[in-house]
Amino acid sequence: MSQDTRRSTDAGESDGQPTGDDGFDSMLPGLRRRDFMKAGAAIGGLSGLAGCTSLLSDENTVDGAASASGVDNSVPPGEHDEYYAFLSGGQQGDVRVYGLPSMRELIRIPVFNRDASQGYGHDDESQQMLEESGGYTWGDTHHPRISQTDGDYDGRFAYVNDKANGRMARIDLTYFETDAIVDIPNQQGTHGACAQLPDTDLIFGVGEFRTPIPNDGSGELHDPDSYGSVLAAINPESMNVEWEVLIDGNMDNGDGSKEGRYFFTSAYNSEEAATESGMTRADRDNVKAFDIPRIEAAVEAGEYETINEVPVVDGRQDSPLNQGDEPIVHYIPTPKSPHGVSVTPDNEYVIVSGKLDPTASVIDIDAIDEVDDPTDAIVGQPKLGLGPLHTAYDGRGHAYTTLFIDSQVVKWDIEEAVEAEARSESPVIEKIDVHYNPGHLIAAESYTENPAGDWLISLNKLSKDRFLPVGPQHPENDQLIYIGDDESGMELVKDSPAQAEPHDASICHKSKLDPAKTYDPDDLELDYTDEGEETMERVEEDRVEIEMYSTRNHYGFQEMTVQEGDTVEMQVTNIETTSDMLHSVAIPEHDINMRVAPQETRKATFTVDDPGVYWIYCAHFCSALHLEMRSRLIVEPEG
Ligand code: K7E
Ligand code: CUA
Repeated sequence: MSQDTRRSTDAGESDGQPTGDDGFDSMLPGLRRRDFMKAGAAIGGLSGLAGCTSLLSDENTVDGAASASGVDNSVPPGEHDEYYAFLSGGQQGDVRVYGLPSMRELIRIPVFNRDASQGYGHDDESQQMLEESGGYTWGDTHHPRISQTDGDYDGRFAYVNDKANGRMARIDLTYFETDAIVDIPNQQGTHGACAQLPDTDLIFGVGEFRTPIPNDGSGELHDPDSYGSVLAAINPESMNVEWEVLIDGNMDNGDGSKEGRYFFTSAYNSEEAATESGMTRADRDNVKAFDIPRIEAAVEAGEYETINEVPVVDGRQDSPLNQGDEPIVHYIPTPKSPHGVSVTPDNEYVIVSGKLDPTASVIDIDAIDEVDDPTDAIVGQPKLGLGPLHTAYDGRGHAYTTLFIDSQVVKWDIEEAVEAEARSESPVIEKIDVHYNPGHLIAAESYTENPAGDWLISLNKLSKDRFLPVGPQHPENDQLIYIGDDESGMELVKDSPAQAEPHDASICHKSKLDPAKTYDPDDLELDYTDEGEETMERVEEDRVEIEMYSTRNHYGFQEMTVQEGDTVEMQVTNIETTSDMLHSVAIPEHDINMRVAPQETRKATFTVDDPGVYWIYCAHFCSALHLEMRSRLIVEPEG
């Protein structure tokens, strides 16, 4: 197997290698090599037209801060980046935060995982949240989306899905901290995640896996035909599931129209099969356009069944609610197994990528409710290349789509795609190689009404030979591409290794976020314990409550004596007012590292089963006397 599968983009000079590993090409059983050669020829021609062939040459694939044409992503020491990028952490169950354009990782926000550095999953509150949402040790985050007001990022919250366990979480961007998780009833495999725009009135969880509903063993387990999947609408404040819509087939990704009318989902497996071959049998799958006002009217009118305490509206094709000219869900047929779905910034179109078909379908949003044949709402279908997955926007009328199999990003003209014949390659402006096999891509503020149009990240699934080898599992590769210059074209600027596995991301200008420097004690549930207010009290026969403070460089108590078998509730306030002056309460052999940031109060409850002396220490370096910042937990033997 070839290690370097980067393809030549010169006309007719394909190196004859498959464009990806054999496994990826086998995704396209019906696609012949000839089609692939034709695509190669078209690209070569276009590079000539652009008058800048070096763009597509090998020079362009070199990693480095300054690219061939001088685009520079470096941010001098001590200076700040222009953007925050929130990237999915995939199987880590967290969200990664980069500064852009430097691609420096600033922090990882734990969401469905535990994280000792932030004490997440180590104090009572976060532990309880993880426990009540299922008690799993991991999640699979794919789609972090930032809340919007008036079609622009408002910097308040980010929402992210857990594909593994059917959950949705909210991150409070004041503290960069997960503050709510909902375990979505009737949904297994929450994949797509997105807000109702322009004002984030609802968050949608898109159900990918079809199961019996309810999935409690009471229904037909062995007949996949009887399974179903739902779209879940979540209240962004309470995080309660307000309603769900049962659909035919399954769903994959989702995006909301910009004016609040529709929520779109892509779907593979309209066959409702349970095997790979069954799921790819039909030539067509569909995009679903959920008409939110009509669904809400149906809920209002009581036209639902309550399952697991959630009103579930029937949005299947033969539902009474889908007959006549005001269906609650439009099923728009597209070539088989579409994947990424995203609405253009001007809300004119929703673009869905073909995945197993080399096209994207451009759907006219206004036409959806007008046309008799839903296929007529598809007003463009440019042929982009092999394995189109996701599309982002620069706000200048261009779309950028990842080609998973070709290992490229293709830039194309949206209006030109509407003008051109279906399956024409003429809307394609330019392609750039990425390394390798990109999944999502994201451009700065692409999900808002006003994309910034300067930077784009291609989140590649394979890095192969791009970095020092680190064993059989290679890093993924987030590649930074400059898209701000239509004349000289896309420019690859940086390779950035990432731990598996990135999917979607949202990029937000720094001016739209206002993170707190210290906690506001009023935002916290627990009472503040100042110096001199520390208490230690046996509240029950085998229960001790401790409330104390921490500061440089001591805790409120230098020693705490308890009895074997006691349950200890230890609450700690960091009374520092200096930003960045963290302390923690690390308790050896008790699996606790409770971080307390300035003005923060946290509580951990644990039992002490083994008599002995335990040195509680501060695990965050805080001053020259950090090592001396200790306290003894003395556990006396019973009896
Ligand atoms: Cu394409 Cu989960 Cu958005 Cu991954 S999904 S790539
Ligand atoms: Cu406090 Cu280290």
